[in-house]
Amino acid sequence: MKNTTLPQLYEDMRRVRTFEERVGELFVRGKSAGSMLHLSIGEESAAVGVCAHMRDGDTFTTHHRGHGIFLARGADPDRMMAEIAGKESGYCHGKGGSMHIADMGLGHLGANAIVGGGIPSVVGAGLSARHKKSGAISVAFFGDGATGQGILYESMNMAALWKLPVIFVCINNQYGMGTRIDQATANPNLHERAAAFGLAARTVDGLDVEDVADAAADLIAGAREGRPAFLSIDCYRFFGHARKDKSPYRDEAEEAEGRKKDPVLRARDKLISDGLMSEAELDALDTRVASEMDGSIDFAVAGNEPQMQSMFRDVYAPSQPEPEPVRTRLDRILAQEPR
Ligand SMILES: Cc1ncc(C[n+]2csc(CCOP(=O)(O)OP(=O)(O)O)c2C)c(N)n1
Repeated sequence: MKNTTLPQLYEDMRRVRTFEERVGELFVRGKSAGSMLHLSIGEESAAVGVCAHMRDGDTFTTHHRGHGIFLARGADPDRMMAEIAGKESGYCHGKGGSMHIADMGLGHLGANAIVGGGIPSVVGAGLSARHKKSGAISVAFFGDGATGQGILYESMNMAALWKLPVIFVCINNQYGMGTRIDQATANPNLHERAAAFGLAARTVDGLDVEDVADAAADLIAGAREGRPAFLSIDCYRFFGHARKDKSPYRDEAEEAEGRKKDPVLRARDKLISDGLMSEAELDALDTRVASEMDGSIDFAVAGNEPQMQSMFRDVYAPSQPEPEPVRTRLDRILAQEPR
């Protein structure tokens, strides 16, 4: 478990915020691989508050908006930024990109672009942890949109039935693309659905990272003892669904109001008012983080793209031979376009 004091939680959230801002910059400079980038600005307390109580050996999956979660679990921002830029030096050698980052070493079983797609994996990981008596938990992070997917309910049922060390974390940023939660569901108290399956279920306001961390601490402790849980974290998606979305479906007044729910600023104000850190110390911390993330952009931009010859390397499990048709196809592509 990491240090969960407010200065540490603030620093972790600031790192996520600044990383995401730099990802936006990477996109604007035309250096990101692909055009779909989903930023988690406004959702930092969910990633940081939950991950603060995870420990080595725990596993997790994320949705398409998962940069901040992986960073909060200890990812190296250089290798993440390089992956988002499609570079060989990235976590998946540039073949995963923003939405398919994975790293077994840090317990990241995979980001997944299919809404709800990462959820069932944690049931398997939880079952494995229980059999091995490893004491590990597995956490599925997903958006409120995934509560419309049947796989969530199949997974929650199985986790409850088998008493698995699993947590379902719903980051409720109020929108699934352009649809507000209240236009998509009759009962927006999402935790009530999980409670019906017998899970320990709670909703917490994501404005205060300490509240999120406290709720996560309780639920994670229970999950390690075989009491699976569901945590819904209320927040606001500050910007569009993806980089190209200017959110025409919501007006400026709503966005201005929504952005007042800023967990990073809230923690900063609290650190000052509680006398834990001065404004000057916080400015210095922010500057240090900014230069770390500037370095990550430089690292990503300077990296090499993967070679054509490596197209199918790291794509199949090491134990699986490359299927023959793939080899034949690669040879054909390379003959046309030698590099
Ligand atoms: C099964 C499936 N249906 C539709 C989509 C298209 N899609 C991508 S993101 C998204 C909205 C997801 O909303 P939410 O789960 O709340 O996550 P958020 O984007 O708000 O973080 C949709 C519908 C998809 N990727 N997968």
